[in-house]
Amino acid sequence: RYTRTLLDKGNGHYNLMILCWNVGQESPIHNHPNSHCFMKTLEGVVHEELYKKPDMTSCQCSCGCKMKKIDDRDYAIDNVALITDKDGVHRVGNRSHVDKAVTLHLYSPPFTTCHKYDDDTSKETEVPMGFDQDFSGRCCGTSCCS
Ligand code: CSS
Ligand code: FE2
Repeated sequence: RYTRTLLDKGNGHYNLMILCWNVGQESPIHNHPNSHCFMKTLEGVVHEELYKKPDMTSCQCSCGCKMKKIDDRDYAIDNVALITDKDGVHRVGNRSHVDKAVTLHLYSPPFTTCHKYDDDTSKETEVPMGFDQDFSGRCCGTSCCS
């Protein structure tokens, strides 16, 4: 699984974090509940698949309906992506077989759980968003930079 490292909690207004993607690693299709997600590629190339947010009322099949892909794009170094739940839900990953990828993420406001969506049924599951490392307490005001 890709790793999540928290850098800063923005006084409760945002979360700034670094995500590291080994070759072939990708997220499940997920949302960003009531939040703005900015993602900037720092290393490598990340691939994003954008899907329509599922509307269970329009799905006629009792076993669920397949997720509908809207768009597909690559983000090279310094490219910035923005997504909110109004735009849809997405899967992000590193499709390279050779190079790792690193992305910087700003979520405002911060959130601690999101929903993941099953590709085939669109069934959603709430998942906690944990951190592999947390550096947010290490830097206070100017003291660590002087
Ligand atoms: N939202 C995912 C990464 S893709 S934007 C996460 O925070 O783990
Ligand atoms: Fe995301």
